[in-house]
Amino acid sequence: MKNILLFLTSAACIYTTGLSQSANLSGKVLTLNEAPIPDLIVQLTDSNMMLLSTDTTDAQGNYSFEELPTGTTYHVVPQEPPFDGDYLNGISTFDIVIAARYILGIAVPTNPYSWIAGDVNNSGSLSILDIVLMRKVVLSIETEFPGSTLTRYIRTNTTFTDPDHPNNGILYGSPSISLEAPINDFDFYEIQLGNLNP
Ligand SMILES: [Ca+2]
Ligand SMILES: [Ca+2]
Repeated sequence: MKNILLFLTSAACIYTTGLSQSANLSGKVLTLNEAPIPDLIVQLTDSNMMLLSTDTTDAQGNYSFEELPTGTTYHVVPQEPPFDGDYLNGISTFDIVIAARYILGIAVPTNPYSWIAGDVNNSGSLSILDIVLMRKVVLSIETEFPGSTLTRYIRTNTTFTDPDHPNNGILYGSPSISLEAPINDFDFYEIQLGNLNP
């Protein structure tokens, strides 16, 4: 009888612990103007970037991964949508003027993400090289930024240690999360490279 009780107690323990060992991880993807981005593929990977699951954002920009084992590190990786020529319409001579004003110190970005949008060559800083590449796109000499994507996904709660030069200390890679409890605000901004006034 004692053995049976012991067995039942440990079985109950395993069951209870089992229940607390999974959690949901969700969030949304927004434009810099806080508009939802629907139909965007979002991948979930493990710490070695092995694909675990995929979801697509709904009309409100929400994605969700459910019942994930806790105590594990995950990466959430929004996927750049298929090439859309319309996207390049957001890049104009005016964006080049804004970037030049930032570089010359005539203006400071009102939104630090705007500075990040100007780093079209993925170098971690905004420079004349970025302006050269933006100019090629505006003149239709190029339809992409060599060595870079057209969009970049940055956490909405990113802390900028140097807001006047927000590239400093920002990693463009896929943010990781050590999941211990449910998280429902793992949100991202979609930054369109070259579009400094979205
Ligand atoms: Ca750059
Ligand atoms: Ca623009």
